[in-house]
Amino acid sequence: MANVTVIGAQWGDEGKGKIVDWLASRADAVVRFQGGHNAGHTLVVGDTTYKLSLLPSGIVTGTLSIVGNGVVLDPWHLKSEVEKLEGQGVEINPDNFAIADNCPLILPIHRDLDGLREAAAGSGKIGTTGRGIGPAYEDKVGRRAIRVCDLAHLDDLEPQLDRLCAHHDALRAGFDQPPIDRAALLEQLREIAPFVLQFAQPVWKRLKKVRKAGAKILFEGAQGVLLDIDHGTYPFVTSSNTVSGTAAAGSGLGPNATGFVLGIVKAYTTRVGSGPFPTELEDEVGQRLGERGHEFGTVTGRQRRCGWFDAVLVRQSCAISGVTGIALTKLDVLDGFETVKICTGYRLNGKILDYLPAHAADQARVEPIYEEMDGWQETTAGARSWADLPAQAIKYIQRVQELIETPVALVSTSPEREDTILVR
Ligand code: 2SA
Ligand code: MG
Repeated sequence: MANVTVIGAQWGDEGKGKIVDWLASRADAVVRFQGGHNAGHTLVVGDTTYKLSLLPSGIVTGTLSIVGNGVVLDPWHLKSEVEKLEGQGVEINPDNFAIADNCPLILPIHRDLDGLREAAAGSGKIGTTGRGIGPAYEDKVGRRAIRVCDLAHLDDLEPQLDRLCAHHDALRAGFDQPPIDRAALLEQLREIAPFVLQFAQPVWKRLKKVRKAGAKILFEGAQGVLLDIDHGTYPFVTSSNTVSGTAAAGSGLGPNATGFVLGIVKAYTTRVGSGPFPTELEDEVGQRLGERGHEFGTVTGRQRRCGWFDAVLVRQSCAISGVTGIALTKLDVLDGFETVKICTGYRLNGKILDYLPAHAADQARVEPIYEEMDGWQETTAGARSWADLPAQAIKYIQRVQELIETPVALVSTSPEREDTILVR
């Protein structure tokens, strides 16, 4: 196996966790390169279910796991997630876990601001995970973030705190919030610093070293391409680049390191949070997909919106992210439908489109054009080879592959590690 970059090719929750776990057992290092604890990766190993939202999935198998500089890190959440996993018997130590020392921190003021803005936005709200992701990235780009390396220099933090507070106090005033309690914030940072610092290092150096030694690196994306800050359904997106290219910048390796780009694609479509969703089904079919697919957010428990497979979106995601091959997941959720539909194009103002336009209002107005296929009545759950699949399900997979112009590399047929069909 060469290096692999795993990204979601829809709106997140494509089942990346299982695929990443499956690949992690074959990799020497697993790297998270964007997002924060807004991700929700569920891993089922034997009888144990692990829910990760910040830590790379390799942590469960004891594989070297790295939080790259492209991530925004909530140090208090880090501590609780580490402790929770340790409680499940997972060993986490500086030998198998490292955090980029140039990683920006998510502070309590970021979470507050996320919540205040969402509450004030009314029906225009993004539907964020409320974890402070957006405000933390704003401070990173605004050059006023406090970073992991600053935790080793808290006595020199005054000038940075000045900049940070000048910015935030003005914002907070707009929400009738008191200014930041600097002393309390410093105290909180002092308390958490040793925990974070035991893992902190220039991870680009560590990665350079393991790469030189021939290690296979797995880059673990979070969310999905349609939530990308540039390429997604803006402004209903997350605040990081979720495309494969971020794996390089967000870890400190060059673009030649990212290897095989595996796009994870669910056999239908879901979205959590607000924003356009052309194939959304607000009827009993959508409800059935949600129930069969257990479509609830890992982080927030929110119910996900569901709809038919949208080949237009996935084709676009695969192109933008340079996807080499896809892993098709949750095919079994479509078992038992008399017919299934695939969106092959959009209608907008009397014209037919083969892509999702950039403008939010257009995205909200496009009407899906469907192709209908016969469904299959047999179960595909747990299938481990092509021969285990009903003919009609194979036809569906082949049609998906054709429409998205990207080969299917894997089919996942249950949350279990071994229920995976390797196509090539
Ligand atoms: P944020 O919090 O600023 O990143 O939210 C902005 C938008 O990004 C969406 N988003 C997600 N969508 C799907 N899955 C995500 N992770 C969790 C999961 C979500 C959960 O895997 O289940 O538990 O609710 C994720 N993270 C961010 C979010 O819904 C907003 O639309
Ligand atoms: Mg998820």
